Amino acid sequence: MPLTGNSYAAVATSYACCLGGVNNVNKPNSPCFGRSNMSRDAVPVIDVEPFLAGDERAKQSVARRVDTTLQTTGFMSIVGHGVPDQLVQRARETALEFFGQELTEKMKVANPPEHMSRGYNWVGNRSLAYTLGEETPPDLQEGFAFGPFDIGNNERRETQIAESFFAPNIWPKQPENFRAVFEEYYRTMALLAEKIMAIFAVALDLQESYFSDKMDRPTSVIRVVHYPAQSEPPVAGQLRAGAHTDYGTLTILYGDDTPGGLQVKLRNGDWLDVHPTPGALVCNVGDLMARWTNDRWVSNLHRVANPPSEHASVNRIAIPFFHNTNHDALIECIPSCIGVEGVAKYPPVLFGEHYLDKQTRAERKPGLTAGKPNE
Ligand SMILES: O=C(O)CCC(=O)C(=O)O
Repeated sequence: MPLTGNSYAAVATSYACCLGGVNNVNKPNSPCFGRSNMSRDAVPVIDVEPFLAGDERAKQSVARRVDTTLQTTGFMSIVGHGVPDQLVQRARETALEFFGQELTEKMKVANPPEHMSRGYNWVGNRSLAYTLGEETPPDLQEGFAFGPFDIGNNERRETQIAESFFAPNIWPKQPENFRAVFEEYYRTMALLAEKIMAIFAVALDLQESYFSDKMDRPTSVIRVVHYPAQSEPPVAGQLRAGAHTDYGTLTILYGDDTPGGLQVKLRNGDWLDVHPTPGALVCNVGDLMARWTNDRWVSNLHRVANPPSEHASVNRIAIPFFHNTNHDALIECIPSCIGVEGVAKYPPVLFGEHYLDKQTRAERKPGLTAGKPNE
């Protein structure tokens, strides 16, 4: 059955009406339940346009805000990013069309076990909490992943690890424009990620180009995720996406603002619903930035909650762009982040090894439906 965004649109509109008002925040039956200004304080909206426009003082001011935010929750919501909303909406609609196909159609581009982050993952074959060693039922999501294209053959065959990161993408035949839309989306996000990495460098008092030679052959991945409507209640401990940290440098996320969405862990242990301003993209730092900065910046735990039962019929699309460095970039404490104790908390690691370890844990746990989906 084709999926539509209608139920999403209705709920999103009623959600948007809650912005700026807190009257219904604490009524559990309201779509505004739990919504407050806290979200905007913990995940602030930062306008990055002044940095991208190039004025030195403006750059410093954006960088200082980014530094403060990444030291607290590790999450921010960015505006002034220059990504056309039309492109985001086209990607979202194309994703709905892909996931609305019969399972047999989607399985034609199933994730090959020997290739990570390529093709279709069905409901039941991943659990993000496994990356932290947590035993949970599989996540209630299906996804489609792809990685770098425009890659030369020499690069691809360099080593076995390079072969994994530059494995060919597996594109579905339907929807017809799927590949074109998502390649454009990927290129746009890749450019934005480079700019954000420049902001990061300035925020750490480094040359703007500090990270450039570590990411000139990036291994970034997009995972288009569909969280289906829940016709049956989840089993104990089961979420749309279990708690995890991201593996790379930086994630740039579009996600429908619906009940059953992104939550970020606060220092007091609470989970905070993230409600981005319309048009904003949510950005967070992953494990590499935490290692590089000796934990000055937080690679924060986050998860995707289940919708409350009265909104169980609402599905959700999310399109995270996971920016990654070169697979052979050595990630070790940036000297200026070593702190007064002079101790690096993490041993140096090659990005490729760190990533493969996490990815393997998310997908290869006994008990998941490796090889065939639950129908
Ligand atoms: O769906 C979302 O909002 C976030 C997804 C996410 O965190 C992930 O796939 O790693």
